[in-house]
Amino acid sequence: PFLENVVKHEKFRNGEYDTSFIDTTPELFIFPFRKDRGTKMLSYIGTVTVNGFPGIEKKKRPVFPKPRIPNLPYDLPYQEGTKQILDKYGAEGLVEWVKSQKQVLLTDTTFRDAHQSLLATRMRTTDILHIAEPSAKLLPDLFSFEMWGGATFDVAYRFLKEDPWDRLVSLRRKIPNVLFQMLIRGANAVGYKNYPDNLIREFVDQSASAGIDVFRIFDSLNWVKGMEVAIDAVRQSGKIAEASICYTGDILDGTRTKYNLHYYKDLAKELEEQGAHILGIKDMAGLLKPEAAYRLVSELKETVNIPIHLHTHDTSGNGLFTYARAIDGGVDIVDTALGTMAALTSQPSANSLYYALEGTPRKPKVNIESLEKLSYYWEDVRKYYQDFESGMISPHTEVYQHEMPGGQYSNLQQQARAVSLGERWDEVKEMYSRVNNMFGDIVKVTPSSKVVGDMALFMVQNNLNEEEVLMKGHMLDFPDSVVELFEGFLGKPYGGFPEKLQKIILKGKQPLEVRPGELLEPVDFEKLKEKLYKELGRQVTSFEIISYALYPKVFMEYIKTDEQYGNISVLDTPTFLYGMRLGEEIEVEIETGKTLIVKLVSMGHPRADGTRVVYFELNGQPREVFIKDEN
Ligand code: 3PY
Ligand code: ZN
Repeated sequence: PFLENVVKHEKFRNGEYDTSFIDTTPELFIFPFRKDRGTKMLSYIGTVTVNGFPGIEKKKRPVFPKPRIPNLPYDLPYQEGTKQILDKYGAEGLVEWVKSQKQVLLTDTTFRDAHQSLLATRMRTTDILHIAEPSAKLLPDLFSFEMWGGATFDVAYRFLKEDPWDRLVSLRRKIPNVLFQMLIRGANAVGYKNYPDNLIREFVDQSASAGIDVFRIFDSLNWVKGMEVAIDAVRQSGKIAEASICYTGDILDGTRTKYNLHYYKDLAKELEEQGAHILGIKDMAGLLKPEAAYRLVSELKETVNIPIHLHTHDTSGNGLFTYARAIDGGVDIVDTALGTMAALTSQPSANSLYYALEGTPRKPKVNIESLEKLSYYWEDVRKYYQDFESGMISPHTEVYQHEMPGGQYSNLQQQARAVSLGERWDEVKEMYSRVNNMFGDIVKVTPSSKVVGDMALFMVQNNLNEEEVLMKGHMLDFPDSVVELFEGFLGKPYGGFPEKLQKIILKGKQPLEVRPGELLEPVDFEKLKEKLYKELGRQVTSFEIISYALYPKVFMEYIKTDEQYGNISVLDTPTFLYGMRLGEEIEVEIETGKTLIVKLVSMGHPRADGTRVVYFELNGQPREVFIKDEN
C-alpha cells in the first residue's frame, strides 16, 4: 500500500518530487482500510437486510419460485440470424433482406423497453444474462433484441449499481446470432440533455464496437438537426441507422392539426435524405390508433424507400389492433415483448401477435412454443421486481388524454412518490396534459417528456395552475430542466415555444439560435482519462471515460459504491433487493468457477452508536459486519 500511495500521489505523478518527498508527505503513510471481496459483499447484504433497498418499502425477503429456464439440449447450436446477414452483407444488404421478407419481422423488447415501461427500468443484468442463451437459440428468426439504451444506461449506474457496458458485452457473448438494438436520444445520447458532438460520436463508436448493431435514433422534439450527428456517426460505424419519427397527437382528429399526415411525411422524407437505413415510427405513448396506423404506414410506404419499423405501447389496450392495421399497411418490422412482459405500458405481446396473424401471409416466422417457454421465465423473474410495478392492472385509455410515454409512466410515478406526491398521482397525470398545452403541444418523449413531468410535479407540489404560473412566474423558481428546455438546450419544437411563457421562464435570458452541439465545448477525452486516473488510482477504460463524460456525478457515485461493496451485480436479485432471512444460505458466483456460500446466522440489537452486528458464515467461517441501522 505504501508504494501504491507513492505512485498515486499527485506530486509523484507530476514529477514534482525530490529526495525529501517521503519525509514531507505524511499522507503516504495513511493506508486505506481494505476489506476483502467477501467482507464487502457481506456489508452490502447486511445493509440491505437491516435497512432495506432505497425506494422500496422495507420488508422481509419474500419467497420466490425458482425461475423456469427452458431446458435445451446442451449441444443445441446457435442458428445463424440477422447478425450474420449484417456482418456478411453490410447495412445495405441487411436492408435489402428486410425488404424481401413477406412475413412481418419482430423485435423483442423484453430486455429494454418492456421493463423500462413496466418495472421502472430496474431489471438487472444477471436476470437477463440467465435467459440470454436460451433466447438466442429459441428465437433465431427475430429481427433484433432491443436490449440497451434509453433509460437503462443511467438506471444501471444509479439504482442497480452495475455497469451498463458489462451488460452489453456479456450479452453479446451469449447472443451471437441476432441483431442488438439500442435506443439513442439523438444529441442527448442516453442522457437528458444535449452533449457535445464529439461525445455523441465517441459514444456511438464505442457502443458499435461493444456490440450494438441497430441504433434507433430519435429527437425528443422531432428536430432533425438534433439527430444529424448521431445518424452520421452510425453510418460511419457501418451499423444500421434507424432514424425515427416520434408520433404524437392524432392524425384522425380534424381539430388537432399540428401533427398531421403531411407533417409526418415531410419528416420521414427528411430522415431518409439524412441517411436513415430504416425509418422508425416511435409511438412512445401508444397514441397511434389502428386506423391512423394504417393510414400513416401506407402513406409513408409511398413516401420513402426504406423499411419501416413500428414501435408502440399497449397502454390503451389497442396495441395489437394497431399492429394488425399497420401490417395491412405494409409495415416491415414491429416491436413486441414476450407475453409475460408485454401489454399495458409495455409493448404488445409477441405471443398474441403470433396467433392474431395466423392464417395470414404475414404471420411472423417464430416458434410459438419458444415464446411460451421464455415467457414462463419472465413470469417468475418479474415477481422479484413487484415493488417497482406501477399498479396499473388494466388498459388505460386515458393515455389518449395525458399522452404520457409508456417508459415514463412507472418512472414518473416513482419520482412522484419520492416527493410525497404518490397520493396525488391522478392530479399529476392531469397536470401533465395541461403542461403540454401550456408548452404549445410538444412532442413528449425523453427528455422533453421529463421536462413536462418535472413541471407537472412542480405545479402540483406548489398548488399552481396555468394562470398563476403566468401571473406569478417572475417570482417562481422553475425547475432547471424547464428553464433549459425554453432556452433551447433540447433543440427547437415544431412551431416554436409560446412566447409569453418563454419570456416568463427565461427571466431575461436569451434563447439559443443554433444547435446546442455547435456551442458546447468538445470533450477532451485525454484530459478526462488523466483526471480519472488520478481520482481512481488506476487505468480506466474508454467505456468508463464516456460514462463519466455523460454522467460525472452518477458515475462517481457508482464507483464509490463499487469500492465500498465490490461488484454486487453478481448477487441474485432477491438478495440484492431484500437481503437475507435469518438462517438462510445463498450461493454467489463472484467470478466464473469461484462461488461463495453465505449464511445469515443472526443479527444483534442496535447498539449505543446506532450500529448492529450482523453475523454471517462465509464458506463455513464465521464473519461479522457492523451495519448502521438507519431505521
Ligand atoms: C427513452 O428515451 O428512454 C424512451 O424509452 C423513450 O420512449
Ligand atoms: Zn417505447
